[in-house]
Amino acid sequence: MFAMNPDKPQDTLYSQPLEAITDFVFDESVVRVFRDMIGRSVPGYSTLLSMIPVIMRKHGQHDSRAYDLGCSLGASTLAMRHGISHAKMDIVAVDNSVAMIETCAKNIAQDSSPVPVSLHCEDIRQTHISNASVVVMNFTLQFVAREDRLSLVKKIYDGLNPSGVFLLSEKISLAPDQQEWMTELHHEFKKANGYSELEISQKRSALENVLVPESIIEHEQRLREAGFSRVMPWFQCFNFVSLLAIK
Ligand code: GEK
Repeated sequence: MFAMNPDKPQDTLYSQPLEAITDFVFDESVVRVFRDMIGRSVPGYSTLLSMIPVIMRKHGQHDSRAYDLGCSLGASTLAMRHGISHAKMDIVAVDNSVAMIETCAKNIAQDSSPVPVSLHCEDIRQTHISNASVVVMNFTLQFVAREDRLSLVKKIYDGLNPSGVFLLSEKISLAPDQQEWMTELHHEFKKANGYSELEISQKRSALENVLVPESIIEHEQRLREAGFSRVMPWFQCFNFVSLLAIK
């Protein structure tokens, strides 16, 4: 199995009352606590990561590339790396936060796998995708402007080889009767992980204009419109879903 740097400073960014809540950004203060933050905030995150090597082994292709779009500290990149058993495969990992990419580079350097990883600090809307067998985008499309999502998914489709797969994980929006219920369960999950009501509500406000979730139907329709022939929600935990789409 892969291992990340064991340092995991605790996320206390929203623990004190803030006079004004500004929009969430992936800056150095977030990067420092990010491992702790994502594990305590995204239900099912570690299970989802643990399945990536399985998906990689099945769908990776010899002499092709895998992409991790919105790689943050490289958790999905490392999971992909340890699922690669195919000759001449490498990984391209992309994030537009300088602080994320710098720490990601250290995590990759400390990892034992020989699979080459190239890191790019750029907007994933600018990333060139070609000869791809697997593209992973874990919890990142939700931060991309809605009007740019279809062209980005189309670009991923175009860059995939025949039978290539796109793994897309997102926080989703739900029908009104399900939305409140799943949001409450998500908040219970965060409370069980030590977040206070204040932290939950301040973080929620900070993300309000930044993280724009869509329904599973919207995601499925977009994937099909981009050209994917088969789409399968393979994992869900409360209002967090992962889809697999095959070219
Ligand atoms: C994981 N996948 O641990 N271009 C490039 N990067 C972006 C863009 C963009 N347009 N928008 C946001 N990001 C990771 C977790 S986190 C999810 C992904 C979360 C980057 C942003 O800098 C951040 O690192 C990442 O996408 C989203 O499996 O924090 O909920």
